[in-house]
Amino acid sequence: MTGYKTFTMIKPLAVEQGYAGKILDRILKEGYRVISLKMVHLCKREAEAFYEVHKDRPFFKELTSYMASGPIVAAILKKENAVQDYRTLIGATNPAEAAEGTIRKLYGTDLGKNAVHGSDSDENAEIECSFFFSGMEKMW
Ligand code: 3AN
Repeated sequence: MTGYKTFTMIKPLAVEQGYAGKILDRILKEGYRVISLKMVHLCKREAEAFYEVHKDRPFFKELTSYMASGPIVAAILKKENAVQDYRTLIGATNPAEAAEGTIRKLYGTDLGKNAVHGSDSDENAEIECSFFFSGMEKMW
């Protein structure tokens, strides 16, 4: 079933600053169900594999080093129109440009340390959910 699922990660600085609980609470209050959840510390190679689509971008090294710098919280979220609605909830990539009240505006620091990741399409949501969770970890 497409359109009902998205993937999110709470990034290392937001986890370190203690925002994971607040962010998950906000997600639940916005009507998502958390159907898979785990905290993991990615190694550099895993971060590079996750962000492989960005491997030619100038910020690839910085981004993957940061994502491997501490634990992240990964989750699969379920709701109608999940991908698009979650992109609206998290706000623009750059927290400085994100709308008031969005997760990146509230908890993000800069372009890289922008508190959370959210899938940008149903197809990428599938790929990203399967990168982090095996079939037996998906609770639907
Ligand atoms: P989004 O996460 O909003 O889809 P993208 O696809 O432009 O944004 O960026 C992919 C990832 O790369 C994001 N996690 C973002 O934090 C990071 N990123 C984008 N631009 C920069 C930059 N100039 N410096 C460091 N990291 C960046």
